[in-house]
Amino acid sequence: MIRDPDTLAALLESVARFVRERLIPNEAQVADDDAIPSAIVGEMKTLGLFGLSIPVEYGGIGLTMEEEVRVAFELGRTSPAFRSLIGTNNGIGSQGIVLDGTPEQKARYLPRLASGELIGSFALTEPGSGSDAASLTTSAVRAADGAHYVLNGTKRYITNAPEAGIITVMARTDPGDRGARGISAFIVERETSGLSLGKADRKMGQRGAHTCDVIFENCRVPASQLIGGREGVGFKTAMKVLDKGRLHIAAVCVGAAERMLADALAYAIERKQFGQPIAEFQLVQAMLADSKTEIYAARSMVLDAARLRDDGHDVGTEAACAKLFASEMCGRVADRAVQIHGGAGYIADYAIERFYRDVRLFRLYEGTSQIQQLVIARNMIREARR
Ligand code: COS
Repeated sequence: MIRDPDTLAALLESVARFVRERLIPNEAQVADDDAIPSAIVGEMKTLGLFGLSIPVEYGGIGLTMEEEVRVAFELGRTSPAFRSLIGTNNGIGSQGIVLDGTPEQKARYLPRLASGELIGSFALTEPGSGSDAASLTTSAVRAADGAHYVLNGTKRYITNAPEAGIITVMARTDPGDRGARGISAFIVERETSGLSLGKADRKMGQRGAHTCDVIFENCRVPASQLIGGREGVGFKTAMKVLDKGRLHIAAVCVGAAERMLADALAYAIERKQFGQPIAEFQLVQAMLADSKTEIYAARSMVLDAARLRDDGHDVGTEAACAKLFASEMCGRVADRAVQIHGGAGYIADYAIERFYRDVRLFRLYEGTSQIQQLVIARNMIREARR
């Protein structure tokens, strides 16, 4: 749902210009340094990029889902590390509070998340619980004083945890319920004693975006930090957050695929073999055409699902379909783009070598492709039985 086409067009144009003039020229440096320059982080704050999806009354831009995915198409066109830094504040690191937080929790945290003063992170995955998220074992035991919960356990691969000021943590408040209903969600401030971070993970790609373990050892969290003030609904909060996050990631996949295809097309037009540009060869043309078609399909899916969500529909199935198709499509486009580049595609001087590694993550995080398939099929079966 686009509310004001002119304002949105201006925002999209300023994001596109920022990507073109500031982010793309710095991509290689960010990968080399494994860090985003503070000047660029400052410009991201000024543009309002940390608060795209946070409601206006809390200092954000309050974009609708359709507006947000259109911005994500633009951000996808550069190194995913940049998007990752603002990604959690707009997605998994803030939406638990936006969707289910108490008015006090919203007032306390959302304005600082929207401005980028605070980085938000989301801790669901554990060493023994990834796809089977409901089996998590991090415990949150209500202390005798009633005013605190005591958290123990380890969370793994937590995006932006090294930068985070607050972390939405899913923990088991009911040890008698080993499934989803025993889980509650907490907002844990970084400085809480008993919370520590593991060493930064060394990843295949997306250098400049950071993940690490988050460890809780008798970490005393005030009871007021329980999201929504209710125990036992934390898993549902996490699933709702992921439904939205999956649509956002699908949109980023579209942008990344567009960028990789643009690079491959430019290379195919410039590179000559057998006396002519390789773009003239039909086997190369087939790769270009298949990529264009699949990107168009993914873009259309993402926009359709976003509009449905804006219209108030439950888009659990559609978000999973979009994430599944767009991330797999992105992988195929990355592979073809390397192929079109030939030997050059394997050399780090070309952005495609980095993108090929960076986009591999899209098929894994916020639910693997297999989890999306499972969600889609289960929803179909449930619907049919109704
Ligand atoms: N929105 C709201 N509620 C949801 C929901 C959604 N999208 N999906 C599930 N729920 C609810 C269910 O309705 C159920 O509630 P009730 O017990 O009241 O009926 C509860 O949550 C448990 O759901 P379910 O039985 O489907 O849970 P399962 O353990 O069988 O598995 C999957 C659910 C596999 C889909 C879930 O664990 C998952 O998404 N795993 C992947 C996790 C992931 O994406 N990790 C990435 C890390 S974050 S970067």
